[in-house]
Amino acid sequence: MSVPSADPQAASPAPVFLPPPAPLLGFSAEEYRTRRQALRSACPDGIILLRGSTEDEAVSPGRYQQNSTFLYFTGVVTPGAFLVLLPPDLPAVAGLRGAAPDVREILYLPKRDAAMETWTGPKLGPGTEAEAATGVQKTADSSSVLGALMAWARRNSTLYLEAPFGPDNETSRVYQLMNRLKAQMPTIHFKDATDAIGHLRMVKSPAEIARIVEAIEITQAGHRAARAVIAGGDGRHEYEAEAAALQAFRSHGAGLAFGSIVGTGANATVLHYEENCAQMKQGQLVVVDIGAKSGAYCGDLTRTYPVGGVFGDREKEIYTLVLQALEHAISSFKHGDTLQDLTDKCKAFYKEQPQRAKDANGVEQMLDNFMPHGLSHHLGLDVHDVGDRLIPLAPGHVITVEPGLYIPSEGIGVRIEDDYLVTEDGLELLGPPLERGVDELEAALKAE
Ligand SMILES: [Mn+2]
Repeated sequence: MSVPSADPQAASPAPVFLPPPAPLLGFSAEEYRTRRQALRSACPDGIILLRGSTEDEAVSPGRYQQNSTFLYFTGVVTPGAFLVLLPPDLPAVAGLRGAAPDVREILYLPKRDAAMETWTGPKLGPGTEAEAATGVQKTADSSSVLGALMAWARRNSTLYLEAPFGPDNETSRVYQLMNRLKAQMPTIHFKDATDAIGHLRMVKSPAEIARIVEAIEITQAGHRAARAVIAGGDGRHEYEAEAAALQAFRSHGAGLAFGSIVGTGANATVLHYEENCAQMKQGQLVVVDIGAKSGAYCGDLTRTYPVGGVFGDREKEIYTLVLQALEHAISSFKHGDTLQDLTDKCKAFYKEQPQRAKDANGVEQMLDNFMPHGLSHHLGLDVHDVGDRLIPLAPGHVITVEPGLYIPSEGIGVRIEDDYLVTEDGLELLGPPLERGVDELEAALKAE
């Protein structure tokens, strides 16, 4: 994840609606096996432990969501689960009685609880049924995972966890787990698998890309619904456009990838604006930054629309510059560029422009002063998916490109965002093109 201030939705609340998950999220068991094998190859000298989320870690009240890394390696949404991957030289039976020695992957699941399932519905529990459903070699009761780890650690004391070091993480559940393990097994040696996991998750498989494109298509349906409200002109509210987008998402069985941003006039200059309660005035620009979450994957598209359907002169001037910045970033992309390089190119483009705007003190500034966020972030299971801004982009990465200009002194904010696949040849637009040129956008709004 990039630094919070770099992304427009970095502090957005968690999704409020999520679609029910399909078994293994619709991917093949083979795809998950390949991912687990790749992680074992990247961390060959120790045991790997991944912990799933527990229900009390719900990201929004009453809404449990599995953590994305656990989902990536298992497709399992059951709360309170663990995944253990063993190195080549460690017999599984050393930590798990009854396991065949050559078992390399064990999924720990909470035992089924008939009374609880009255409330929650059927859950996946340990046993052959879960092994068949998930394709994981062996399942076991999650209450036995610490004991098993201790037994294995006597033979191999290196334990990989997804545990980024730093002051923000020391109170996390994974640190609590590390402290418990360390107390019982002082010789245990922890290694952080975060980077290895990130490198795998960043490269999307064809099946994942197809899923992201579905989420983008549903996000586009949301945009068409929202812009029809905005085309209606003066007097409509931001929340009416937000509601129209949500209705389109839910009609396709999708949920929200993040809290929708619909900001008119000066609200469009607030990067994390989410109140969505103001009345729209004819001629104002409205930033609509929305994303559908479909089959666990996210879309993330922003368009900026003129209320009533026609751009004013200054609005058109600023909008056109933002669109040019986007096109410049795409066309100047070079193999090996990082997200930071893309941001730098965008800012350099703004800096070259003759236009000026006034800052909060009424002082004229060059336009690069009016884009406080980064140009891009990775996109996948999370809307701000794993991937640092300094890692060179490589084929299979999926990123957003979202230049903006935010000029509070004029009550004008513009952001345009599309999602791209990094290929050998450059950046390839994902999903069908959604109108973003001034003329085609005005024509589309007129037709609504
Ligand atoms: Mn975005």
